[in-house]
Amino acid sequence: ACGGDSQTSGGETGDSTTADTSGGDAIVLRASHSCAISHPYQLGLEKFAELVDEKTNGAVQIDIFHSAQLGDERANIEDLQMGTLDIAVSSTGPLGNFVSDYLILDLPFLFTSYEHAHAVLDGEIGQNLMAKLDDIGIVGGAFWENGFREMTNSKHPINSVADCAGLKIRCMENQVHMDAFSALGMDPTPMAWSEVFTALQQGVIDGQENPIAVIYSNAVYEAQDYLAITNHVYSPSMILFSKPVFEGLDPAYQTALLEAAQEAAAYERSACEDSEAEQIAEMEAAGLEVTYPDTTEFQAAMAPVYEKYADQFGQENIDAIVNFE
Ligand code: EAX
Repeated sequence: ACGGDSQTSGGETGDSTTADTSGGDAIVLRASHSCAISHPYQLGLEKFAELVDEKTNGAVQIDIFHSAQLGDERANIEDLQMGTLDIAVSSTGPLGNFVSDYLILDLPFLFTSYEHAHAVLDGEIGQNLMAKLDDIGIVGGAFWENGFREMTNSKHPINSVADCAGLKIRCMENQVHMDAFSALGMDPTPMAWSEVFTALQQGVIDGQENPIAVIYSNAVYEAQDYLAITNHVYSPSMILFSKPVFEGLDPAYQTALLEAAQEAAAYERSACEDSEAEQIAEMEAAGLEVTYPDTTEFQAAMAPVYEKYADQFGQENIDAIVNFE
């Protein structure tokens, strides 16, 4: 058993247990994510848990742990590999440290819309990336969504690249993001998500960047004064399974997990996208100053980042995503 308040699929709270199959009890799988209990990752996992419960006639239950109670995204990925964690929902940001092919997804301004991102990730390009997780001890369930990332800070409004100069911005543990923010003249600091709110409050960093759903559900706006709608990166997320745990399950349960992961994707993606406008309005009413910079010069400033990574990713692979029909 393990501490932490989990929300099981039935909604009741209970201690988590690892996959316990003794005495014919239900198999309980623990699922971790780093966002707040109101964030779409939680909502998506609750939908996933309901579907798994239905598909296995109650034989498999999911205990959900929010707010990085079971560790941050990078630590969760390591625990999945070792089999000490069963399931995690994570942005793909940290995945590039394990499978470098994922870093192509982090190129700034690569995706131009939610539809474009979904078409690429749910098609051959995304499926090829998903298959690569097998080599690192992980089974990819499905691409879910984190969203288009926006910038917040406590210094001044961002209306131009010049306004970015010198801002100490927290970023994910992701080399492409660090290069992108440096290209804007920012001073990027990689940091696990659960440490960010305190770092903002203490002024250790001036800002951070995340999709609206993260900024809203983690009340980041309470520690920041300015929000710039830059959409500078589309951030996928994924629901991931520990390969050792997954392979130990009855094949019928394996199928149930994979089907539920795919079926919950549309629900989780909508939860990210459908509330953005009202969440921005609510945060603005709470005092956050919102700007909508023309990102043409931001995109132009990214040329050196694309040049740096063209060889590593292959220009044809970058073009295949940019020109995806
Ligand atoms: O996955 O670390 C991050 O900024 C992620 O976007 C966040 O944890 C949601």
